[in-house]
This record gives sequence, structure tokens and C-alpha cells, in this order.
Amino acid sequence: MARKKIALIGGGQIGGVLAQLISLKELGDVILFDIVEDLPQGKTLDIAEASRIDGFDVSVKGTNSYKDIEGSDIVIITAGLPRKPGMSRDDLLVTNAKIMQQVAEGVKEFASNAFVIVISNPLDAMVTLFQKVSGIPHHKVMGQAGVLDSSRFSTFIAWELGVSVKDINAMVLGGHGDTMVPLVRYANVNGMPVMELLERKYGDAEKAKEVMKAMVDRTKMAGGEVVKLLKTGSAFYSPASAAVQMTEAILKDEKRVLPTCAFVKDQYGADGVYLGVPAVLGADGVEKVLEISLDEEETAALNNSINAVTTLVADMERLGF
Ligand code: A3D
Repeated sequence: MARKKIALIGGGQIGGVLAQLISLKELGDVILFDIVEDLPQGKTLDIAEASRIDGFDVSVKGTNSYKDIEGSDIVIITAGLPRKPGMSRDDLLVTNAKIMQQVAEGVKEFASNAFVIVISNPLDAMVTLFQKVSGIPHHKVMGQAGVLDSSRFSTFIAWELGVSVKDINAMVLGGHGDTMVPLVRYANVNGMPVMELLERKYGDAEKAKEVMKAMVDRTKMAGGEVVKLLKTGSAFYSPASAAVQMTEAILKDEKRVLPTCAFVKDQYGADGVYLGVPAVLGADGVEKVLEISLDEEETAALNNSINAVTTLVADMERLGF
């Protein structure tokens, strides 16, 4: 079987970690594209020179030419500016939309058969724009946000309960912004509801709710917390890990159920929009969106998030994108 080819568009912080992780896991040959001359070549040379030490054997190369992404099986896009302290993801809209248009043209020309995972912010709008410009079918174009947001939520729960993060199952739905919806009721530790464990820990239902609310709020603001500490950019290790998990699910036809920014048709009260939902990822990309029942509060929160996403996409369209 021919080796898979994975193109990374954007050779900045996330792009570099993606190239290293994909090489370490030998998921395929890596081509790292950036408009900055020599940057992707330098990063990939550095990574390749660790291959003897880490024991991986794939081709990992940098380029400034879209021609080199030809025949890619998967394209992961991180091109675009990250946030600086005090900025919201939506503040990046105009700058990153211009970049995304160029990227979509490049991918359309040279890798239109690829599956595409967008990471650039504002995520939901960038996925929508990429799909519109590239014309690649909806089930092959998706965004990474929910895997990371869910991992952040899971990490906070694990710390709070003093148990292994490996046993936490917690999911975040909706758009990748302040309106995201961490699903508290479904969060569990190997099947045991997190809320019950918190109530037992504190012997007080109100206190348990307070502690959970703090974790939910921290999850929603987790990207900003990292931006504030880094001062010069945003999270990059964890978004790269998240996109690699999605890549692996597709390349290995794993049928993983991962919160994905997927095109939703008449589900969760949304129709014809990209939104964070539980999706089955396999050899056909987004193979299915799984729908679960939401209570009144969860439905209201998700509707609020759908509104935020549709408003942002409408703003983007009004600006001519
Ligand atoms: P950064 O380190 O600045 O890398 C971005 C790269 O894009 C730079 O190397 C630029 O040279 C390159 N670039 C700029 N214009 C173009 C272009 N036209 N074509 C190709 N490449 C170009 O940023 P980063 O890697 O830290 O973050 C990348 C993006 O991911 C930003 O938009 C972030 O906001 C976003 N992000 C998303 C998440 C999610 O979970 C969705 C998390 C963290 C960051």
C-alpha cells in the first residue's frame, strides 16, 4: 500500500508540531507549506534530522509551492493569524478570511480529492469559507475544535476528581467560541456521572454545581487563558494533537466518535451550517452525525451557539467572502 501523503498548510506554531507528531506516528509523508520562504524547509529539516533518534522513517519536507501538495490524502490548515491577548477569535475574521480564500484556491487546484481539516480561527467561519471556495464535498471538509475543547474539559474534571484523565468522557458541542456547550449531564468517569461524583465529594448538590460551573467556564475561556500566558500567540501543542487524532481516525478508518465541526443538515435544530457535533470519522470522512437528546437548558445553549455561528458567517458574507 502506498504511503499516505499529508499536507500541512501553515508552517507556524501548530504546523510545526503537526509535522513532528505525524512523523513520529508515521501516519504518512509530510509536506509543510508556508508563504514565508525557508521557514517550512527549516522546520522540516530539523524534524527529519531527529528521525534516527526517534526511529521514524517518513519523508518530511517543506515548500512554498502549492504544486508540492499534489495528490495529498489529507490537508490540515493552520494558515492565518493567531490571537494576541485581549483579542477574540472573531477579531481575526477579515485577515484570516483573505488567507483562507488563497489556501482554498491552492488546495482546489492541487489536492481537490483530499480530506481537509481546518484549524484556523474563527473556526466555524473558516471551515464554511474553505468549503465554499474549494467546492470539496461537505463530508470531506471539517474543522478541529471539539476534540480540543473536550480534552480541555476532561482535563479539568480529572484534576478536580483526582482520577486519571484516561477515564473521563466529556464532550463539548457547538461553535468554537465563548458560546460553546460543554455537555455536563453526559460527562462521566467510566460511565459514572461526574455530577454524582462531585455531589458525593462535597456532600452538597449546590457546591457540586458551583464547582462544575467553574470548570465549564474555564473550558469556554481555556484558549484565552493560554493566550494570556503566552502573550505572543495561542495554544499550539493541544490543537495539533487534536487534529492528529482526527487524521488518524480517517486514515485508519477507525469510526471514532469525535466532536467535529461538521456540516449539519436538519439535526440539532440546525440546517446547512458547520457546527461542532458528535461525528463518526472514518475512511469516508464525516460518515455520520450522531444526534442525542438535549434538555431545555442544553438546547437553549446550543441554539445560542448556532446563532453566534450563523451571525459570524453572515458577517463574513456581507464583507464579500
Ligand atoms: P502561527 O504560528 O502564526 O502560524 C500561522 C502560519 O500561517 C504562519 O507561519 C504564517 O506565515 C502562515 N500564513 C500566513 N498567511 C498564509 C497564507 N496565505 N498561506 C499559507 N500560510 C500562511 O499561528 P498558529 O500556528 O499558532 O495558529 C494558526 C491558526 O490556528 C490561528 O488562526 C489560530 O487562531 C488557530 N487556532 C485554532 C485553534 C482551534 O482549536 C480551532 C486552536 C489554536 C489556534
